[in-house]
Amino acid sequence: MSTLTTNPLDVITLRKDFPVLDQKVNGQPLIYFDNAATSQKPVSVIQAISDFYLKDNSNVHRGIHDLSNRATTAFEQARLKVTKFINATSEEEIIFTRGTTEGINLLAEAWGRTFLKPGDTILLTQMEHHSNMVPWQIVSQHTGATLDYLTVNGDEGLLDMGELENKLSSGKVKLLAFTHISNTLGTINPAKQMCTLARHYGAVSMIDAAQSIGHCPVDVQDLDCDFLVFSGHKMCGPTGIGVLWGRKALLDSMPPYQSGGNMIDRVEYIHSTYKSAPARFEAGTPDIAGAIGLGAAVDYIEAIGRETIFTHDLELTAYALDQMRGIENIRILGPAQNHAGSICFVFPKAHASDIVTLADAHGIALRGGHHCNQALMHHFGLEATARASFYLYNTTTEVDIFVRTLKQIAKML
Ligand code: 7TS
Repeated sequence: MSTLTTNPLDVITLRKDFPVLDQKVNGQPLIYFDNAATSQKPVSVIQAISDFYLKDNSNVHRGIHDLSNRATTAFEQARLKVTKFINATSEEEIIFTRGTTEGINLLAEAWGRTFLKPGDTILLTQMEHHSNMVPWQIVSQHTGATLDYLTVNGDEGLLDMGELENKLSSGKVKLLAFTHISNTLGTINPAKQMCTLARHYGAVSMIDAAQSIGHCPVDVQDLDCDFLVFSGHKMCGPTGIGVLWGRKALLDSMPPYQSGGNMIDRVEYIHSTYKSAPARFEAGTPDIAGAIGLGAAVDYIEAIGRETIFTHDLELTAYALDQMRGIENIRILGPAQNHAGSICFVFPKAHASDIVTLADAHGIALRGGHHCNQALMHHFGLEATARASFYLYNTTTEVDIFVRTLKQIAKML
């Protein structure tokens, strides 16, 4: 088996933490390369969720009986774990959401509709996932603010910091919202530089960390951002839980997003007052087991270390790219260097879904389509691509099988 040179990750051992990987699909050992869509879950996460339901299940923040206290403690411990995981200054800045999409919708509704007005600009990039475009389109329709985009340059898909500074210096940009790592291009954006520039020109910044949170160090203080959103399910956690982090003063300046139980201070028949963050933005019974599962995912990733995972991802991707470039007629999107673990590719004569179906027959799980980046696909003159995306449990042996299979597929086209 080929080995990666500097990677200290013991992949063979840690794969045992993910029983789902140990199965055959279409008669072949499963190769799971659809991690940008969702990651697999280690036993410790599954166990934490099941332990909660087996032993402690109760609602949070409302009972004083023992089970309710246990549930509340476990739920709030998960919030603390997330606080440390992203180096937030206070657990009051951590709002549990359903995921990245809900975090951005919350921000668009509560912050965008309150603070944006005609003449303001919402600055995004051309590589945003639909969930960081459509909510801002709706906000722009409601507020009269204008949408603008930073250009994605060439097949390498890099942003130009000169263009960013140029747009920011107009003084009109009130929000810069961008993805840390592209789910399609594998571009790693210079997030800290972008947020610092935004701050310098008086714009609020929001980082979509869906693809970075479980893959590389994410430190909100170091990144200098104002808001950051992510999903639990892309970082070994369960679906249905995610986080919006925001600076406390900004959060407390925003009106509620949803309303009902738990978020109120005092309710009269005509008028109510609200709690401050995070409760203000967590109306109703939350996904308690999901938050506890997310806390277990944080523990799992912290025990390995995100620097280690990042090195593994980058090396495995470079290893894959090196071999894929030798395949006849293949077009690969994304940076030549520093390419994060998501590789989109096309063959001129084949539809992406055919590639994915043929790979599936070999037990390889890829994704085909526009990857919720339809406008970006059109920017590249494409409708769809196939995509292989890696995570900490993927191996060079799997990449070798994948490349061998792609070569066979290429011959059939
Ligand atoms: N932002 C980015 C950069 C993403 O990659 C995704 C999901 C989202 C936001 C939305 O996350 P959700 O958890 O709220 O759905 N990306 C993908 C993908 O690339 N394939 O399936 C989902």
